[in-house]
Amino acid sequence: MPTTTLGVHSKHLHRSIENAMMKLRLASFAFLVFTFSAFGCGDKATLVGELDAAIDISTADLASAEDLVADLHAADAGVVIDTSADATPLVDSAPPNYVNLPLKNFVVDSLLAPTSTQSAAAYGVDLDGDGTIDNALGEILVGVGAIAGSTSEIQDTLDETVNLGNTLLLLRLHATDFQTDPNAIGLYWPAKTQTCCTKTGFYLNLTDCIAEAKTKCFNGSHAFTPATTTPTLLQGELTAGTFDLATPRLQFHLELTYAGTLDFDLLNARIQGTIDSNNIVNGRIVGAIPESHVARVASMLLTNLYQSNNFISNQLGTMFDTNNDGVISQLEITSNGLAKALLNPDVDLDNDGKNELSFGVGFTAVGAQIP
Ligand SMILES: [Ca+2]
Ligand SMILES: [Ca+2]
Ligand SMILES: [Ca+2]
Repeated sequence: MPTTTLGVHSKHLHRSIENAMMKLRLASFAFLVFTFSAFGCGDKATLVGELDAAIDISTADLASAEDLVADLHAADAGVVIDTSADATPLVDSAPPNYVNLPLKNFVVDSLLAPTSTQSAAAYGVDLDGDGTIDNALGEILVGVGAIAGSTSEIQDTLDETVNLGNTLLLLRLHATDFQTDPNAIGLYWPAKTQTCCTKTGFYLNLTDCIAEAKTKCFNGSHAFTPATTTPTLLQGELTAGTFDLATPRLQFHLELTYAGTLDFDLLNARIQGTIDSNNIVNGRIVGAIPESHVARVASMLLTNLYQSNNFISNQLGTMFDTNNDGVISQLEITSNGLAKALLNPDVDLDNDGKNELSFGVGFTAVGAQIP
């Protein structure tokens, strides 16, 4: 992002802004360290001391970054919310003939980014069955938000793309009984984009946009057209209105307002939620991102935040855009000590000896028509 142009008398002003921003970054980073170390087993005072000793967040800081990652992982291990409910749902080898079963159609009307270690855990599941919740990318997003001084920008990015009608995700549930069915089926598609909110631009009022989209697209009976001819089939179960559906591979789809289309695979994907009349509440979409997709996912998410010209833009630029071209490239991610250390794939779900990066987001959905 271009920095603000300052006038001829601006040297002192510029210096004091830089100082203020540095203080803000350090305060945020200290907050991040405090937040994670509070949940981990690391020595908080030692960790903060190390960071004070090597204070700029650059490749020179790799030692500190590694400590931080060790602490993040310790923090992850500390979040044990797992129950047997997280065991992979029973997936029949051959799907039943579901076409004539009763169905309910839904469109995702909100995607929910983790804003705290607790919500990262709430939006994750135990993907590898070791008894702890896995949502490494969720925790990284919380960390990036904390470093940059705000976590609401990531949520705003998701609210914007969903309510503009750019990211529309469809889910059809088939079951004999929408309270309880041990052999429930789900079909998932991204939908073709629609204009759900007519407001655009940097000064888009998200509250107005959400209200308009609620009337126009998320009114419970609006029609959507799948963007792919074949849906992804998910199999699982429904218990007391709560479903847990699994598929070996799901393509997650996000139309980012500034960085463009982001498609990436989620291995061992799960879609879970509770049916509440014609809505889905407490939903989560989880899975593991293959290592080969990780740098691209991080590059596009960060570039979108960076280009959205919001509160954290300047700080992301300072941290990651080393060639100052307005884009946070994959190379800038993979050559950044902190990013490289943070984006550390954590689960090996296909047992190929290489880890994938766990990820989970929350969602809600409302009724929809799908032809
Ligand atoms: Ca786990
Ligand atoms: Ca760049
Ligand atoms: Ca693997």
